[in-house]
Amino acid sequence: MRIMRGSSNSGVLFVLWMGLVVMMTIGETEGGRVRHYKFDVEYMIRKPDCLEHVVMGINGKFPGPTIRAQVGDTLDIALTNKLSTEGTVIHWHGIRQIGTPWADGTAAISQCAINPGETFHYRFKVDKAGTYFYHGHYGMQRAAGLYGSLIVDLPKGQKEPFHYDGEFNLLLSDLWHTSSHEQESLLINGRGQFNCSLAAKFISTSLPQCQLKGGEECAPQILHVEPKKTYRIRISSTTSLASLNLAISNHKLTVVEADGNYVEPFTVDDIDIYSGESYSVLLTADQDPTKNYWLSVGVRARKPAIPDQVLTALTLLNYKTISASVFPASPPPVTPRWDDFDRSKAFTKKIIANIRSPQPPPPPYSHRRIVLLNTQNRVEGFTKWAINNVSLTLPTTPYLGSFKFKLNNTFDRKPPPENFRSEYDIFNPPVNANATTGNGVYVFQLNEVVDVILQNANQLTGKGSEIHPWHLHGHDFWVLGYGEGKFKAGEDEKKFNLTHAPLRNTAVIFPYGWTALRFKADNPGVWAFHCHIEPHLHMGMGVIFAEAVHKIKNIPSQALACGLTANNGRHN
Ligand SMILES: [Cu+2]
Repeated sequence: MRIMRGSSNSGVLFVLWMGLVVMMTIGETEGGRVRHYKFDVEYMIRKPDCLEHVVMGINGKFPGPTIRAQVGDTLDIALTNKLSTEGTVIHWHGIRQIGTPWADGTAAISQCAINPGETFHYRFKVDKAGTYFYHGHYGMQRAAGLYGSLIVDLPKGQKEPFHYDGEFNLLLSDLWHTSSHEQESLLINGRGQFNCSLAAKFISTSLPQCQLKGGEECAPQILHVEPKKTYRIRISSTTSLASLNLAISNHKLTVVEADGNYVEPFTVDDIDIYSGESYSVLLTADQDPTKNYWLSVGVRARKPAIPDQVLTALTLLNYKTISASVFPASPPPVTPRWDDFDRSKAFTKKIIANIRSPQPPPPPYSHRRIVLLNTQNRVEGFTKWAINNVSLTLPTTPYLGSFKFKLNNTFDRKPPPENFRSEYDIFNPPVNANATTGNGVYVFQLNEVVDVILQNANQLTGKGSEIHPWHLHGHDFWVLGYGEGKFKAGEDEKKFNLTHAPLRNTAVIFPYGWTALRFKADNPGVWAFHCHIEPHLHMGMGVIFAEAVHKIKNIPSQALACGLTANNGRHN
C-alpha cells in the first residue's frame, strides 16, 4: 500500500482555480478503498491575513490538506504530534464513527490527547457523502488554526439529486490576534486581509485599498466561472466564535445540502452559517459576463466593534470571459444587520429534509426527553457556561477507557440533571449565578429514542441572550422545531415537524428560544454534545452522552494510554 501525503501543495487552490474536482486517489480497487494519510501537526509562521501569525498546520500547510474520499472508503490517518509541549487530537466533524467511537478525536472523551512525538492512527469508514471538515478538539487548538476540509463523494455511478458542472470548496474560519483579543480576521480557505480592504474603493472604511498582486499568502482565492454553468459551492464554518453570512453580488444561491444531508432546495440571496455547520449551494453563472462580482462573508449575531463596520472577508466571482483583475462595478453585498434575528430564524426554518431522497423521517415518538438549560454562570468567581447549572470539566481519564475497564472513580457517577427548575425565568439574569462543575454523563440504552430540548436564557448581565450552535458527535439528529421563550411540553411538542425534519449534526439556539432535536442512541460510544463556539465549550458548555457502552468493542489500547487507563491500556 502506498503511503500518501494528505495533499499536494496546490490541492485546495487547484479545486478553486479549475472549478474541477481533484480526487486524491490512491490506486486501489474500486469501492471500500483504504486511503492512507500522514498528518504532522505543528506550529508554523504564516501570513494568512497579511500579518504574521503563529498558526497550527498540518504537513506544513494551513489550513490542513483537504481529504477527499468516496462513500465506503476507510481513512487511515497517522497523526504525529510535532508540537513541543502540548497534546493534540483531531475530530472528524460530521463523520458518525459507526463502530469506531475511539476514532472520534475528542480528548478526554474518546481518547487520550496524543503526546508530543507520538503518532496515533485514526482509522474509520466514511459512510455518507457530504461536505465535512476536521479540526482540533483539545484546548483552543481550533482557534489556533488546526483544521481542514473533508469531502466525501457518492460511490461511482450514483448521482446527487441535483446537477452541477463544477465545484468550489470554501472553508470559513476566524483568526484572532494575540496582541489584542478584540481584533479578528475572517478567513476564506485560510486567507483574509486584516490591514486593508479589497473593496476600500467602494465602501466607507478606515482601511486602505489592498495592494495585492495575487501571489501573496493572503491574496484571495478567486472563483473562476464560465457563463451559464452551474457550480456547487461547498461552504463550511469552523470559526472559533463568529456566526457568519455569505452572499455573492447579483447571484442567487440554492441550498441543497446541510451537514452532509440533502435538503429540499430553496433559493436565497445569502446564507447564514454558524460554527460547526456545512452547506452546499448551487450558483448559476447567469449574470452579465463582462463583469466580476463580490463574494462577501460577514459577521452576524455579534455587535461590530466599530459601529457600521461589519467585519468581512471578500473574494471575487470571476467570469472567465474577462480578467480576474477587473474590479466589480458595485460595492460588495451588505451583511444583514447583526441583530436581525427574525431574518436568521426565517433562513434556518427554510431548511427541511429533501422530499425525494431516501432520508428516514424521525421516529414518531421518543422514549425520553432531556431539557438542557443554557446559562452563563459563575464558578469560584470565574465566568462559565453551564447546562442545568453544571459546567462541564473533562476528566483526566477518557470516558471510553473508564467504561471499557469499568473504572468507578474517574468521573461523577451521578448523572447530571435532565431538567431545570420550572420557576427559572429565562428572560432575566439568574437569581443565583453560581453553578457547579461536573463531568457526569447521560447514559442511554441501545436504540433509545431521545429528545433534547435546548433552552436558551439570559446572559449574566441580563442584557441579552447569545446564539449557540450545538454539535452532536456520533450522530445526525432530526431538528423537530424552534420556538420562542420557555419550552412548553404539551403545547410545543404538538408543533414538532415529524414529517420533514432535517437531519443535521449542528443546530443553533436563538436568543431566548428553544430548539428541539431527536436522535436514536444506535451508535455505541461516548459522544460529546456541545456548543461549537470554542471558548464556550472551554468554559463548560457541553454534556456527555454514553450509549450502549457494553457494546463498545475493539478500542485500540493506543487510545487509552493516559490517566487511570494507562496501565491497562498501554500497548506493547
Ligand atoms: Cu455557545
